[in-house]
Amino acid sequence: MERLVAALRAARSVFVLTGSGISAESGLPTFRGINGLWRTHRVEELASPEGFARDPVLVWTWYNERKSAHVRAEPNAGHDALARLERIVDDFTLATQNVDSLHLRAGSSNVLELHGNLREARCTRCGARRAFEATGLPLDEIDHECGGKFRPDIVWFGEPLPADVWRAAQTGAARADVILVVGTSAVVYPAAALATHYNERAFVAEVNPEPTAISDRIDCVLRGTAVELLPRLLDDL
Ligand code: BV8
Repeated sequence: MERLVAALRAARSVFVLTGSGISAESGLPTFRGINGLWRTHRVEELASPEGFARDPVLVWTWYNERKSAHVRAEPNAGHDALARLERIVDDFTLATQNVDSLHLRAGSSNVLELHGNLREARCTRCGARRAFEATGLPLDEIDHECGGKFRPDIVWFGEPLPADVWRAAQTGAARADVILVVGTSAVVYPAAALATHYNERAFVAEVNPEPTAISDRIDCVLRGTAVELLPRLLDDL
C-alpha cells in the first residue's frame, strides 16, 4: 500500500481499469466468480450477435433482469473512492468493462465504457437509438419500424469496441504515471491489454482478492476487496 501511495502522490496522470469485481460488493454478480454470470448462463447464447439473432427475446429477458439489478444496486465505497481520486489527480481516466453505470452514479465523470452500457438500445439495421425504463425494454417492442431489431448498446464477444472510446482508453493508459487495475480477471481482450501493453513506464498495481492473469507481470499486488482497500488508499494519500 505504501508503494502505491507513494506512486500516486508523485503521479500527474492516473489510469484506472475496472471489471465486475468492483461491483461485487454492490450485490452484482461477477462473470467467472462463484455464481458468476458465465457459470449460470451460456455466454455465446446471451452476449454474442449470433445468440441475439437466434433468440432476441431470451437475450432481452436476460439483459432486462441485469438492468433491474443494476438500478436496485448502489455504488459502494470502492466506486466512491475512485470518484474521490479523480478529484485530486490532474489527469485521470477511468476505463470500465462494466455496463452497470455505477461509476457514473458514484460521481466519476471521465468514464470510458469499453463494453457499452444498459441505458439505451440501438436498432441493428438503421442504428436508431431509444432509451428504456428501469425494468428494461418491453419484449413486444424489440422490432423497429425499419425492419431491424433493437439490441442492447453493449459490446458482445466478436465485436469491436467503440473506436473513439478505445482510442481514448489507449492514450489514457499510454500517458499514465500510475495504472490501477481493480476487480478484473484480466482475461478479456482488448480491455486487459490496457493494463500491460501500452506503457512500459507506468507503475501498475492491482486490487483483487484473487490472483489474475496479470498479477505476475505488474509492479504491485494488493490482495483484498475494492471496498476494503480503495477507501484506505484514499485516506493514506
Ligand atoms: C473482439 C459485455 C474483434 C457483455 C463483455 C486475444 C486473446 C484471446 C481472445 C481474444 C483476444 N482478442 C479478442 C479475443 C476474443 C474475446 C476475448 O477476449 N475472449 C476471452 C474470453 C478469451 N474478445 C472479444 O470478443 C472482444 N471483441 O475481439 O472483437 C474484432 C475487432 C475488430 C473488428 C471486429 C471484431 C469483445 C470483448 C467484450 C465482450 N463483452 N461484456 C455483458 O456485460 O453482458 S466481456 C465481459 O466479460 C465483461 O464486460 C468483462 O469484460 C468480462 C468479465 O471480466 P471481469 O469483469 O474481469 O469478470 P470476472 O468474473 O472474469 O473477474 C472478476 C474479478 O473480480 C476476479 O478476478 C475476482 O477475483 C475479482 N473480484 C471479485 N470480488 C471482488 C473482486 N475484486 C475486487 N473486489 C471485490 N469485492
